[in-house]
Amino acid sequence: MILHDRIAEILPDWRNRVNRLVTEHRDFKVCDVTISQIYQGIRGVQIQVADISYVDPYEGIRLRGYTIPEVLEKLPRLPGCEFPMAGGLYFLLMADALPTFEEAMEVENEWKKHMEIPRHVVNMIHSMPRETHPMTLFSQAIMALQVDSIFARQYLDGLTKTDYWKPTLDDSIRLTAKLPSLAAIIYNWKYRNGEINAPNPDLDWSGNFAYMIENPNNHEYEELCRLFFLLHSDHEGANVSAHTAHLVNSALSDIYLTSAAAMNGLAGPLHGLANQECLRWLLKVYNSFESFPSKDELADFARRELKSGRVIPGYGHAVLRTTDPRFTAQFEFARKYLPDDELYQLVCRIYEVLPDILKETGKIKNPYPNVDAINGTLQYHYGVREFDFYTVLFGVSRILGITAHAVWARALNKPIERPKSLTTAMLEERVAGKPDTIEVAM
Ligand code: HAX
Repeated sequence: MILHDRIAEILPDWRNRVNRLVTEHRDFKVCDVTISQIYQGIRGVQIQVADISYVDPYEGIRLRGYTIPEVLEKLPRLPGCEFPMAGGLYFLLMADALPTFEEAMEVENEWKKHMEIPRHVVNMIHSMPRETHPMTLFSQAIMALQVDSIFARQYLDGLTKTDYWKPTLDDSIRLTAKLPSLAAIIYNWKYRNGEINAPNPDLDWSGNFAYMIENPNNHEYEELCRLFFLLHSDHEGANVSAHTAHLVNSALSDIYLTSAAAMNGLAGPLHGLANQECLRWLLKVYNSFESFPSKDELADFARRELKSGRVIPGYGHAVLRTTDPRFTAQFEFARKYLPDDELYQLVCRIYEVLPDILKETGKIKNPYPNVDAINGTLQYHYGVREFDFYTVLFGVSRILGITAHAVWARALNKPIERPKSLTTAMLEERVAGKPDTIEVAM
């Protein structure tokens, strides 16, 4: 497989770089952690190295060094398609190089071999109560696939440490191949006729999701899927889902255990679930006015929401300090494909009004929209109106990035993650001037 060769080729250089840092600069101080950082979610503490992507507060995400507009421009696409194939993106994340058309197709073709969902996984989904949240089903289904983990089997057989990354990559290819089918099975069972539609071999990974849920606007919705799955694929290494994945994977848990754990973090309302909350909020705004609201009406509405202590979903970010470029890319899509959609027009007007209102609070560090402020609007337009499903779509995409991090964590032999906790009394003693007596075994 092409990715094995590519990673094997560039790996020695990466290993040397890490070794040099660890041996020649071991006492270099990167960050003095304050009590406030400890108590506020370890905010801003630089605890991880993750080379797949990086979020700059003012520029947004770079995937392997490329901005979102660059990725959209440079990755290969199928003839007649506006947006790139996910296979090319996966190659970029894994192999740290822009793929040729043939290399992107090789990933797509490899995925096609592994798209089928085993019967026991379908039976498991079908045996669950219908009201189960689709993220729960998604996470359970990933766990149910774990029985086929190549890494888990080879590890028990005594696999050499330096080779851990190879079956991890094989597991990643097999799991990611199945994600559109898995999402479609969950969608069709929960909201449609329950049929399982076989993937279309003529379509790419992203387009196949649109095909398998039989979206009536197929071509445009396929394009939206290509854009959506690309934009949500990674957001550096320390957000809730990525960090969860890193931690779980550091125990040598395989790709399936790792990805399911990450999905459980993504399912939280302050993280991936925000996209379902966003659309709910947008419809609440829409339904609160008899006619399309003016800017003043929207401003008053937003102030009332904030005064009552509610969070406005889709705005704010722990790292970003500007409009999320992933929001902008979807905004451009909507401007082109659905300019007359009333919800899109409401998104535009909210974008004109809300940042100033959020700034008035004096405490919200980023008053601008994040990726979730529009993605539900696009899904809604194309008839995917089941809000609680939106986070599954996010998850399908995010596992591309998560598994790339996991493969590289094994390739670079990253150790089990084990920071240290201390007690409140210890902190109190230290701020009172008593010396630090904690012994840390290294
Ligand atoms: N509406 C109301 N209040 C907000 C807010 C918003 N959109 N964004 C931040 N705040 C509040 C915080 O709750 C916090 O209030 P307290 O001091 O009273 O606790 C204060 O402003 C400072 O917060 P911050 O430092 O600016 O932001 P945080 O890093 O603490 O939180 C969040 C970042 C994304 C969680 C936050 O902005 C938020 O809750 N936004 C709405 C939910 C959302 O859109 N989440 C999706 C984020 C993108 C993502 O991860 N997708 O997966």
